[in-house]
Amino acid sequence: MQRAEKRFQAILRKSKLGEIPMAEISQLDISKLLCKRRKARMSSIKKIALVTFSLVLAVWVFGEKHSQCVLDMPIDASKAFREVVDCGICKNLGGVDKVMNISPSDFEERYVAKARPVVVLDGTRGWSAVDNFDFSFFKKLYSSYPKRKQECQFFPYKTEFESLREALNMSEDRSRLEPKTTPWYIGWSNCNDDAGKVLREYYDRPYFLPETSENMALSWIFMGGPGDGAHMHVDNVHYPSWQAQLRGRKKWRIAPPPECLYSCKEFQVVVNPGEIIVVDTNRWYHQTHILPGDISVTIGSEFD
Ligand SMILES: *[C@@H]1O[C@H](CO)[C@@H](O)[C@H](O)[C@H]1NC(C)=O
Ligand SMILES: O=C(O)CCC(=O)C(=O)O
Repeated sequence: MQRAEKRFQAILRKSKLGEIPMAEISQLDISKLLCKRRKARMSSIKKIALVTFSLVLAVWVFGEKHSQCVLDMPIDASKAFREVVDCGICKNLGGVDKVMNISPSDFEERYVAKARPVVVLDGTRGWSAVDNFDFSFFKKLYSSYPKRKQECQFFPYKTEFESLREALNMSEDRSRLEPKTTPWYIGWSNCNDDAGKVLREYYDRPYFLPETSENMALSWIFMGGPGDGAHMHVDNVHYPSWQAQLRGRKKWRIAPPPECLYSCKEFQVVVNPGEIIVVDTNRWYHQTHILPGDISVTIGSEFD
């Protein structure tokens, strides 16, 4: 994803400078990368660039016959017109609350309805995932399926890996963060239903989610050692998300959208093993950093 973004930016820069004629852009395989983009993650600068580019592309695409992906892109990119946030969601917020034993109705009223980030300290109570999900668990799980069933949407972040399969094939030493091995941090969405069923034996739907919430399929797993996680970005998904910290400690920087920069503060919050953070990542910009110590393993999903 980052690679796609980088290449996209490079091309955009060049086309702006007039170095690449628009017609040539159609020849590039960037569209292949872009059509994989389901969970769009963009910084505001990239977003402006993407909007500019897609407007040009939209004009250029009309009347021509192209692959599904290229045709899809302007529609997908139109979501980049992120709705302006009502700064009321962050105006008087002094920090991220940490709560325990919260009822679904309180959770809904105090946090979901107001789009306020929150950490639920006992969020994963009773889950065996806390003791079981680690590198070797995922390696074993995914290697039990044929190759085509392993290809999921994959975020390499700063690593050289091009797929989950490749990442799970790293050396044992590196997977254990042994000294002198290259640090790594990756994320992927589980798109394998069989693996999803296995994973679900180790966790439950977070107990505090609104009873009406239906969307409980596990969609994201992030794993890796201390150091930077995701860069500052805002998501372009449908709903708010929960993320359960199963192992390791992750520091989140949560920032208001640019239009609220003068009326709102940004926050930092550390999520410890067993806790669940809930953030509307469509409105709050967020960046993650794994604190020194254990490998961080998280699972999460959107919820409605
Ligand atoms: C897995 O790693 C080994 C040893 O580094 C390498 O030879 C092999 O090609 C890798 N397989 C995949 C699928 O990346
Ligand atoms: O957990 C992380 O490191 C990144 C999470 C994230 O960026 C997201 O869920 O949008």
